[in-house]
Amino acid sequence: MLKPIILKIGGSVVTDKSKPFSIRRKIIRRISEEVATAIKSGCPPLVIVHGGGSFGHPVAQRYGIHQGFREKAQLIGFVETVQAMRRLSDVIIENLQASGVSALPLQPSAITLQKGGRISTMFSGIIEKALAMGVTPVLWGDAVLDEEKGFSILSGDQIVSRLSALLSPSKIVFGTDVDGICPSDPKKTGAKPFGELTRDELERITMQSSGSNGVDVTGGMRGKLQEIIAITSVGIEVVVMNALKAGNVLRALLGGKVGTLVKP
Ligand code: IP8
Repeated sequence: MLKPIILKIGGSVVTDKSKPFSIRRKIIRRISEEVATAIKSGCPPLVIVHGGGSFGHPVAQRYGIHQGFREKAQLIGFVETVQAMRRLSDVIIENLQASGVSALPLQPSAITLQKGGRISTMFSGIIEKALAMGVTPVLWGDAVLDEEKGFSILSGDQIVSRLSALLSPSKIVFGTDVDGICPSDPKKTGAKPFGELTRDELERITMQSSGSNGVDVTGGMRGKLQEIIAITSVGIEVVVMNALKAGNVLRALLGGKVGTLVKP
């Protein structure tokens, strides 16, 4: 079997993060069609992971799910966070299926346990079997049970890191709401993205970005950079691009030049 590609679609792409429970339906429809076209054009098997955006985050925040279990009143918030993410992923999966993609929902909280906010167990055999069958597993950031904290948040980016180690994908594509990895926050400065970076260069940028007067790296992308460094350390290339722009997802999946390419 061809090595898979992991496509992460950010929560800021599929939802409007400034308004709770606001889905970007047109964007989701367009991305689904691009994914379907890429598959028809012979792109490798895909695993899709999406973020929480204005679904998971506000509910988790309201009940302090990210802080772990403190009181019984949080339990309803834990299950409501899981349910909010199911509602978002239902829309994404229905659009993918309507475009002809055999998208299989794999609810992360049903196949994963965490310990201290990091994955301790994931029943991943099902992902490998799905890929071998030619279906496209879809996972998402979720609230999950945690051996130490009772429950915790599992981010889509952590799922991507875990799956990179497990599936040895040929490439990871991060679809975000900015044009790539930039020398400063493009939303504030209009900075243009780097075309290509080595892992060492990315490490330098990330280190500088943590200093108070240092270079700032694209809005909302700092945590992601650490995961990208980890992924490229095991020899996998990563593309970071703007999934809000028509054609970019298709181009990235078919190996065209788009956004920033981080080479291992
Ligand atoms: O948006 C977070 O996933 P992310 C999921 O990938 C929840 O960080 C439930 C907040």
